[in-house]
Amino acid sequence: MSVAPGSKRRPAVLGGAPVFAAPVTVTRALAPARDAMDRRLDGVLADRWFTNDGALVRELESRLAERLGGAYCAAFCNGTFAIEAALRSFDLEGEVITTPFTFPATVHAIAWSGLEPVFCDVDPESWNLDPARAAERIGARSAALLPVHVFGNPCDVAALAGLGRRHDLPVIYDAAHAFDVRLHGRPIAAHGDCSVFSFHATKIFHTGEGGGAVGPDAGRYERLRLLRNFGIASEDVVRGVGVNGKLSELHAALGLAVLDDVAAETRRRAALAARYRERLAGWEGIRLQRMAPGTTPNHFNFAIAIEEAGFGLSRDAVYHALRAENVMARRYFNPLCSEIDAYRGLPSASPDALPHAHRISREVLCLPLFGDLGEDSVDGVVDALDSLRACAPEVRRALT
Ligand code: T4K
Repeated sequence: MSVAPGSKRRPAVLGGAPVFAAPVTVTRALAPARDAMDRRLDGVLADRWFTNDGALVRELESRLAERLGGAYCAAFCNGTFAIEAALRSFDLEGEVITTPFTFPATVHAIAWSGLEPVFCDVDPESWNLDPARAAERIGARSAALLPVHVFGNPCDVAALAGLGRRHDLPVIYDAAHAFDVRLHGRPIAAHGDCSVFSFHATKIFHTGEGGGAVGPDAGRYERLRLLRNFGIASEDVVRGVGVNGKLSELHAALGLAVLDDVAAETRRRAALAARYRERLAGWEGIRLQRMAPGTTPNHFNFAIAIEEAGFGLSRDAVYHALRAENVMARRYFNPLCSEIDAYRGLPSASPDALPHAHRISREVLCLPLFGDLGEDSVDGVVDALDSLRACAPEVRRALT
C-alpha cells in the first residue's frame, strides 16, 4: 500500500526554514576514546618507531585477519593502493572485469596497474556486478574479476566463484564498504581469492587513511609486504618492483583505538537505518537496495533509489532541494566510472551495454547515516523528503 505525503511544512527551496540549522553530512568519522588513543601514541613516542612494520601495524594486521576472516591481513597506506597491490600480487596481464557503479578508485587501480578495465552491467536490485553479464565479457584476454560489494551488500559470491573457477580467473573483491559484513554467518572475506578493504575516515572502521588486503592464502602476505615496501626482502635482497605503500604506526594507533568502538557504532547505525526504513515504508517512487539473503549488514550507509515517475521529483532535484535543508546527501556513484573521461572511450563503456548501471547511478542517493546522528535527525531528513514530495510540482519549478 502506498503512503501519501503527510507534510504541511514548506521546503527550504520554496522559502521555508531549513530543517537543520547547520549542515548534516552523509557520514561522520568515528573518533576513538582519547585514552585508548593516547595509550598507543605514548608507546609510539617512547619507542620512536613510527613506521616500517612496527608493533602496532602488526597487532592491527593480526586482529583484522581474525576479525575479517582471512589467513592474513596486509595493511596499506590506503584502500586504492591495496587494490593495486592485490592485483599485482596475482601477476596479471590483460583485462579485468569490473562494475562501473563504484568509486573511481576501483577502476583507477586497475588502469594504474597496467591492466585494462572491462565494464559489466549490474543487477538492477542488488546494484552489484551481475555474474551473468560478467560471463558474457570473458574472453581470451581476461585476467581477473574485480567485483565490488557496493554499500556493503555482498555480491553473488557463489556465482562469481563458479565463474572464476570455470575460466581460471582470480576473484578479487573490492570490499571497501564491507568491513564486518557477514554472509550466512561467515565473514565476507572468506569469499574470493582476496578482498580489499578501505580504512578511510569515511568508513565504519578507519585509520584516517589506510586499507587492507585480506585473503585465504597465507602465502600471499609476503608478496603483498614486498609490494608495499620497495620489494625489500632483507637488508641485501630486493625482490621485484615495489613502492612505498606502508601504513604508519600513527595510523595503526588510530585504527586500534577505533576498533574497540566499531561494534557499538554498527548497533547505533542499525537502529537509525531501521528508523529510516520504517518511516519510508510504502512511499511511492522510493526503492531500497536488495541485500543478499543471509547478510549481516554493517550499515555503512543508507542508500535510496528515487524513481522520478513515482516520487514526483528526480534524484538530482531531491539532492539540490535537500542541500537547501542542510542535508548533505551524496550521489554515490554518479557519474559512473564508464562515463568519466579516462574510460568513456573503452568499448565496454557503451551506455547501451550498461542500462541498469546508468539507471541506478541517476537514481541513488545516500542519506546521512552515522552513529551519533540521532533519531530526531533521521526524522528531520525524512520530514524534508516528505515535504518535497508533497510540493513536488512547485519544487520542480523552483529548481528550473
Ligand atoms: N573502492 C571503493 C568502492 C570505494 O568507495 C573507495 C573509497 C575505494 C575503493 C578507495 O579507498 P581509499 O583509497 O579511499 O581508502 C570518500 C572517500 O574519500 C573514499 O574513501 C570513499 N571510497 C568514497 C565513497 O567517499 P568523498 O570525496 O565523498 O569524501 P568527503 O571528503 O566528501 O567526505 C564525505 C563525508 O565524510 C564528509 O562530508 C564528512 C565525513 N568525513 C570525511 C572526512 C574526510 C569525516 O567525518 N571525517 C573525515 O576525515 O570520498
